[in-house]
Amino acid sequence: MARTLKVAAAQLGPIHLADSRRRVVARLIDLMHEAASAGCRLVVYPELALTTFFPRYWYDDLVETDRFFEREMPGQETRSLFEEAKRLGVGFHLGYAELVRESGRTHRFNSAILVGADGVVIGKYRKIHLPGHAEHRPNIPFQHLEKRYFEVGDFGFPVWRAFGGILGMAICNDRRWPETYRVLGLQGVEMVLIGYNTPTRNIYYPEPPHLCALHNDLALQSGAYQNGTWVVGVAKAGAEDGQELMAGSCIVAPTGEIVARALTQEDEVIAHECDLDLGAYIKNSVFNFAKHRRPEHYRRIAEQVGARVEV
Ligand code: ING
Repeated sequence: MARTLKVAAAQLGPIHLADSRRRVVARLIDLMHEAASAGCRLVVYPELALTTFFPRYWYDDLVETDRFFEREMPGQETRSLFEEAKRLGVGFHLGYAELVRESGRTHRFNSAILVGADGVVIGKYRKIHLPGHAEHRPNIPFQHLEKRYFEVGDFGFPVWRAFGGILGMAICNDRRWPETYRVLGLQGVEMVLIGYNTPTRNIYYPEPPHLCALHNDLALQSGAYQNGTWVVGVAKAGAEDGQELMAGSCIVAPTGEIVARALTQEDEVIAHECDLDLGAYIKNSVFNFAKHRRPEHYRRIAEQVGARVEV
């Protein structure tokens, strides 16, 4: 009897600065209803799914960004999402900006939670790879200030046994780094949930636009195949107050094949009945880590940060 999990990638269209959380949560619930009607047991929402992608703006004082952060999850404005999920018997993944007081200090993370069908939080992940810059660059079309507004995540890349399988999470830029998937893969991960907010314009290099979609697929597909895991990539897409975010949400099989793809840049549900045993043959053959990996030759990966030319 194959272990299957019908998962929904619940892509979001743009969230503008003026959009209230109440309005956004209503959209999330509509997508959850559509996913539940299609028989999905798990709904995956994007990165920063409650607000606009605010790291595109410079704020002199960090306190000005507080309005984008959640101090508790669920909170007053997200409780209805948890309650509806419990009523429907559906679990979900949600990306959001987390503000927390720990050891007398305020910490801000780009976070994601995994919530069970009973409405209880199973696990939390805090984004580790923070792209962009920390200083104000007034001469570019928009900022990318995740290094200013968030701390590097402090939970590592954990996995959880849930929904009949072994699940892990990553957030946006994490998906571009093979280390993300390999650390999860070394824990036997069978499905990686990844929300993203990816500007279509590269502000650092005049890159041809077609590469945005290629790099997204390349990162998700290689991560899936090289670790024999399902990968669910979910976008917040479209033009948020004029700044374009890529769509391209997709569900990738452990073979690396894209089995479902969003067609729009709007709120859209795509779904697939995932066979959680499909990755087993990959884990037991071509990527049988125990049999083939040679960590004694990989030390640079863990010990060296930047590239060093020594020849
Ligand atoms: N966004 C982008 C991402 O990694 C980016 C940043 C865009 C990096 C294009 C490199 C190239 O998809 C977030 N939020 O990480």
